[in-house]
Amino acid sequence: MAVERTLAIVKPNAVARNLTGAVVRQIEEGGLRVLAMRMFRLTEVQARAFYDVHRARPFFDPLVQFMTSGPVVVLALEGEDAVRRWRELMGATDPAQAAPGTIRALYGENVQRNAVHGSDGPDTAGRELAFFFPGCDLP
Ligand code: 3AN
Repeated sequence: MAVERTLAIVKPNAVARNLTGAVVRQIEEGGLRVLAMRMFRLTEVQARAFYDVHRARPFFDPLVQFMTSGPVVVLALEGEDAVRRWRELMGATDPAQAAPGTIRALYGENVQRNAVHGSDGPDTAGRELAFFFPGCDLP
């Protein structure tokens, strides 16, 4: 199995609830390695650019508002099959549909405030990592 990198975000609702450590613990216990980690508040410009693929969706403006409502923690993760593995640890987009024990089942409040983000494929992961971590930041 190939070693991959992927992007994770602890969203504002989870950071506000002091769940960053719990999420990082799940990442590490799930066999993934944290390569880099930053806490900051997204600007509206950054949030709109990051979620550009969803710009025509009815949830886009509220999503941008939510993602800029407080600090996020953005992580670069590495491990075998990391993209799929991180999505498995996160659980389904809607916490109500997420498998028991997954991060979204444990800490998600609803489909928007679903605690964490993860890249949905290797190509997206490459783009999303480049968005938040200029190459020289990563070991
Ligand atoms: P995922 O984060 O599981 O890859 P996407 O890419 O379909 O899901 O959606 C991106 C983000 O948009 C979600 N994490 C969630 O915060 C928000 N979102 C997705 N679908 C909805 C929806 N139906 N209503 C409100 N927010 C949504």
